[in-house]
Amino acid sequence: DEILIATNNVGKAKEFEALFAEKGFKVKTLRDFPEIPEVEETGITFKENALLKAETIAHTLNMVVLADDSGLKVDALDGAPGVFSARYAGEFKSDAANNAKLLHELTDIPKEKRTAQFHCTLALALPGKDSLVVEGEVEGSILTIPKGENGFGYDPLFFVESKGKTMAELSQEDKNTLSHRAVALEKLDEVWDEWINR
Ligand code: ITT
Repeated sequence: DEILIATNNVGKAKEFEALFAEKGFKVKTLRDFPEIPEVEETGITFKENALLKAETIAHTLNMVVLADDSGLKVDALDGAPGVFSARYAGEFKSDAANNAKLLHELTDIPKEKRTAQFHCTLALALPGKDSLVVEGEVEGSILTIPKGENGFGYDPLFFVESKGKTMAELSQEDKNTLSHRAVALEKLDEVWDEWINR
């Protein structure tokens, strides 16, 4: 079986490949369909953007498509960068630039007030079916110095209390047991069969 994950993000794609391999699925991503134009994320919620990506591409290709809209929500910043996580420091800026901007915004915020969540909304779409949406979150806090080389995005700054490590210090295997993406995917798993056979 094959599933198309509607993402251009290499970090996300790697995690999905591992997560779906356990289920016996082969993952395709937008890299396998270079002719598909980029879907502009015009929504103001994770759910809107995930549905937009999944439904637009499912309609174009007439196949089952899963989209992930995710991001970091920092309590001291009233939930920012949120849906703007990928573009926080500006369009086409690096993960390092986004991390630097985050540290700058949190300069005067003390340790106990640096709580945050990683959020993931997954949308599953197939033309002719009502789309399915699930969400997952994981709690953490934002360090003052990046630590670790694994993962992507804000992982080096996101400290997971239960592991005593940042997301970027965890192996991909460990991240995939507890991440926002893993939590959302577990929920998807529970309703998948019912949805596909509906
Ligand atoms: P696609 O839309 O092509 O999937 P994207 O990177 O633009 O790629 P999003 O709009 O969903 O995807 O933005 C997600 C951003 O949130 C991502 O670029 C990271 O900055 C951050 N993010 C999401 N999940 C993360 C994770 O597991 N670890 C670290 N940062 C993450």
